[in-house]
Amino acid sequence: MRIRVINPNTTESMTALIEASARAVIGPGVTLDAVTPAMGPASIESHYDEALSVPGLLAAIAEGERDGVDGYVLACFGDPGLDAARELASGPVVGIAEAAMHAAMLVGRGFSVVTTLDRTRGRAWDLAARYAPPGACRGVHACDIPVLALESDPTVLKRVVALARLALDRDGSDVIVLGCAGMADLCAAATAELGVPVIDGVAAATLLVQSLVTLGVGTSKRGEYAPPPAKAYTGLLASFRRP
Ligand code: 5HY
Repeated sequence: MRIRVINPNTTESMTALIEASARAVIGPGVTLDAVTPAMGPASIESHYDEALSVPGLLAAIAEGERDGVDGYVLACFGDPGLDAARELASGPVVGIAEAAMHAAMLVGRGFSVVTTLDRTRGRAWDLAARYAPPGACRGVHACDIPVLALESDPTVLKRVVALARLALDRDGSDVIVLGCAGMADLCAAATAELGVPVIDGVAAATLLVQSLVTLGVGTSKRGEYAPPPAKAYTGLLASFRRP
């Protein structure tokens, strides 16, 4: 089985962190590769960033289809381009927000999300509304650490754990969802400090893709996720023309 983890931003060091989290959970006989798109934003912290991350990740999916990849993880908490990626892919495509929120609902009564910048909270709530029944997501909290500072700022773990503890008390939740792929390496230490399930979406999505491929199911090609109709794209997107 071949799984491809795509970091929709273009920061290689973050792709390496994401790969370590995914590689830690793959089973025997699973080949995993983590890719950084050839184009896109250095980090995704706005709707503009998210929109501009999509062509690069779609190009990585198209390449994966040529390479015979069985399933994909979209390793950005905004789950950018998820539906478009599913139109291109024959195998399953799972976003890390989607995976983390579903895993959280399997192990608790209500979860809180701890994410990066305050301005990304709206997107997390949008995704919670899509993936979770009302009341499952009890709160979304921002630690106000920029995505790329997560790797270098020595206070990250302390601040994320402190905010998570506040969220558990204030929201009355019993599970924490890490709201950024760049927080994947905090999961074990945060779990030990908080004493509640802390979900890293990168690991959760990798295991979900592995399970779906093992189940022998891929993305349905009947209806909405059928291949997009062939047409011309112009300018910078001319190369996205479908066969
Ligand atoms: C992520 N941004 O997981 C999101 C997190 C966020 O570049 N990778 C990014 O803040 O929305």
